[in-house]
Amino acid sequence: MFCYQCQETAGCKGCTQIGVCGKKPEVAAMQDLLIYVTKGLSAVTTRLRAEGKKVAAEVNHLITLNLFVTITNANFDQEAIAARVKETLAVKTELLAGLETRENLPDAALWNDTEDGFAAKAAKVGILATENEDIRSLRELITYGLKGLAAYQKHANVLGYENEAIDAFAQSALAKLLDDSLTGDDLTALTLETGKWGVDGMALLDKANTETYGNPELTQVDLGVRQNPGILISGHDLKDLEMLLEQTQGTGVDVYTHGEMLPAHYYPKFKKYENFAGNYGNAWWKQKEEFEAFNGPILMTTNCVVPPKASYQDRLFTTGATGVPGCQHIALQADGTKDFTPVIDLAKKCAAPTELEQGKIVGGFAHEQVFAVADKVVEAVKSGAIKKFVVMAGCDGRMKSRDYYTEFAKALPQDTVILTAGCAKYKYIKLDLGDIGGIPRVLDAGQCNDSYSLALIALKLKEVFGLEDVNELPIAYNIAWYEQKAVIVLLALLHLGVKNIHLGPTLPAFLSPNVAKVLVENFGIGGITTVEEDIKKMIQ
Ligand code: FSO
Ligand code: SF4
Repeated sequence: MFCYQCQETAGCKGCTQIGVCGKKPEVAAMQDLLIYVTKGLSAVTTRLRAEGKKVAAEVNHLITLNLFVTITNANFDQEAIAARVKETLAVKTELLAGLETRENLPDAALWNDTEDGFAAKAAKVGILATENEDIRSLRELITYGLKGLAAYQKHANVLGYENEAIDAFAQSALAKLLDDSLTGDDLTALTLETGKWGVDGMALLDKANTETYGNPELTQVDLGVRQNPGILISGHDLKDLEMLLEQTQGTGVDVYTHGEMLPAHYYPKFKKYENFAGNYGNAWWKQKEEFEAFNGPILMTTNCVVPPKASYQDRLFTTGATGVPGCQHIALQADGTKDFTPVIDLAKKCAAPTELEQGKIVGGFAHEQVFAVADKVVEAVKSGAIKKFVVMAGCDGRMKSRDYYTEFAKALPQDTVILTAGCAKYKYIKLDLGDIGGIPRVLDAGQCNDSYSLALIALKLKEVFGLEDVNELPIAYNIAWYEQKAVIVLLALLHLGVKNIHLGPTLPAFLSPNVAKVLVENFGIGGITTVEEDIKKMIQ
């Protein structure tokens, strides 16, 4: 196997024996094959569009789900992934029949085999199949951006929001990744174009979320526990949460959020559910201890899943893109709903959660809530009460080096405000960093996809202060990344013209020295050093 798509990749080079995430070589191979056949299918859909034919929404959804399945910590189930390869090949065969010409289609568009041939093919189509290090780097950078974009599209799609132009772009880009005639310059341009569509994808999801569930608002979220048995829901899928809350009404079972589901509490629509109890635990990587202590069932709606301990494996359920062998998967039914009865029935037999902590988290500072207090914010900037904003969005992870972000947050001067989104917030959101004239010093916009809100806030400030360039604002970017959704957020920020982003705790292993050089020279992207030095560099 060879995988270097996430920040925790072995030795900051690549996982070759087994994933640091727990991904086994057979699973890695099946994911490589799934990416390959998805690119092949995308070459066919792109040809169909060029011939003036329509591509069904189901095919677009199949492609986005395939990409989502291969994101870090989403799916460890080899059989489930093989089933997706088969389904993709079947759909492709059908679509190929509708083409006027198959001339010049790449091998991936024409390849087909039974499951017996999957392993042999997978061994030939992995990341290292591209020999030139820079072309490989750009191809993977784009692939990871598209994976992140697919995750966000999937969340918008389940709420009934579609933007076919995004699908058409993503599929044409996937097809281009099979084209050996594209140069490094072509692929660099495609990387930046991916960022443009990343903005559109996040805008679509923002619209879907806020039109369906209302605009996030200032909210205090309980961290303690109640007396009833509970279900812990994790991941990013708000539709799954809504269905679970509906189905648990009157059952005596409470619902707690975990990890990236925390921001669900900020949406007005979810506040009516009395059994929506609070948030339990921290970011994804602490789940082994925390899921054990929860005592009840856990529903993983997206990544990040850590392969479970035997002690709670029978309480872990997956759904959507996630999968773990030996854990029950709640499938989507033909009518678009999910039946969470097995999860609820199990909860009724379980003890209430063991309390981990008490207190509250304050959040809900997505664009509308911040715009509502914009006068106050502008006043604070003008008076000098706020000297600088620091965007500290992104992901958390298990590496000790990420303690840097806690220390950085603590070391920030009192006249700075942290803007955050994503699970990176768990490194400092419980620190009680105080407020500036009633404005909390940590403003949490929501999930990683809500980084879009942070971009809107920056653009709004630029407008209010009458600036030409978003980089003239007193905003520093110190972003923590882990998996591929962070890649699309980064590309989106680059598209919006944001410069001098610091990326840590390490730079992506998939950036070759030459590709990294392009990013440094054109966008001022840099790594992190020590807290002291970085505070000097970014703040003072
Ligand atoms: Fe975190 Fe995991 Fe949201 Fe990621 S839970 S690391 S960037 O999946 O998606 O922030
Ligand atoms: Fe390694 Fe990350 Fe790939 Fe898992 S996702 S195999 S940890 S690079």
